[in-house]
Amino acid sequence: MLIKRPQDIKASEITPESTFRQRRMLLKTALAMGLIKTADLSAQEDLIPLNQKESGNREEPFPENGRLNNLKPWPSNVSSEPTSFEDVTGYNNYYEFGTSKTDPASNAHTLETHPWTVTVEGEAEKTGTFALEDIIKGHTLEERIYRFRCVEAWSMVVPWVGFPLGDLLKRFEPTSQAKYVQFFTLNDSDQMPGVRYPVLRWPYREGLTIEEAMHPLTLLTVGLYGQVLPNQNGAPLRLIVPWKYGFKSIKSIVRIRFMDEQPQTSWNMANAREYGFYSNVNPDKSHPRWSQATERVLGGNIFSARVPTMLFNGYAEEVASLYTNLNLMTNY
Ligand SMILES: Nc1nc2c(c(=O)[nH]1)N[C@H]1C(S)=C(S)[C@@H](COP(=O)(O)O)O[C@H]1N2
Ligand SMILES: [Mo]
Repeated sequence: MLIKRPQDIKASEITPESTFRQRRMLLKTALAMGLIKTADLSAQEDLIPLNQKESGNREEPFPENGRLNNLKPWPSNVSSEPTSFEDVTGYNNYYEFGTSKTDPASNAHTLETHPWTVTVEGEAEKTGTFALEDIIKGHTLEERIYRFRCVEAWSMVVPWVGFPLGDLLKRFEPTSQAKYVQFFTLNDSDQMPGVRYPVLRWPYREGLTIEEAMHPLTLLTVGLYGQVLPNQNGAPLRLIVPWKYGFKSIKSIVRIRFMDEQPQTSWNMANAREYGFYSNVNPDKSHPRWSQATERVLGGNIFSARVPTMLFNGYAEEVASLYTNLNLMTNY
């Protein structure tokens, strides 16, 4: 991976944890208070694959003007100031458009996001190829301010817009064999200059356990800062898994596969010693080439404070129960 080694950390650069701790309302509390409800799936139409639809794929682009309105607030936001729109959309990792942090913002305009389809396959009752608009329709979009932590030891805070991935996955009726879910990015060298170079195995692919995929924090994301995702951030549909390193948050998803065995993931295929399947944010488990104990916060076009990294990126209260039987030092 093309990663610069973080500079040595001076003690004076470390912000006390007390000032950094997120004063979020915990998800458990929010759930207990009835502030978070899972979607009323009975109210949603059945998802009909495109080849069974008379109209075919003639949906208008979603949303027509690029603005995402009437967003449901999320009670569990990170309390720190969000990273600026310019930084969130100007400092990216999207290797299909180049390996430098500014390449995606310069190059991703060639990505065609309409029409867009997602193919669902594997261990589920309902499979097929679906229009993006049909997938989003019927879900209430929420704005969720999540901390986002890259494996390269930097982080940012982003107001994402999306809905829980699990609410969508349930509509495909996964079978009892569906123990994992794999995701694939578009792989088109006409639109994506970076896939001509074998820096990773294309298409970019990622995977989650079914429990991780169904967890209410896992956000199927369509926007940020109240507008549709800029191409460089993974338009039109990406994952955000806030307790895992950023590379799990796969962009521009075109295929979802329910599986009974652990799926291959691009970074693990590239270097299994450095990138495990779980990729949970863990300050105690160093990357072989650098520490994960602290992170630099992206801001003002430069990195400002260095702060301690928190287990599961600060979401331990919500997700630690997924891993009670897993050794996090060997399953990284
Ligand atoms: N398809 C695809 N998805 C991807 C990547 C990529 O190169 N290709 N990079 C990952 C990495 S390493 C990170 S840190 C995040 C960056 O997301 P952002 O650019 O929206 O901040 O996207 C992840 N998703
Ligand atoms: Mo990353």
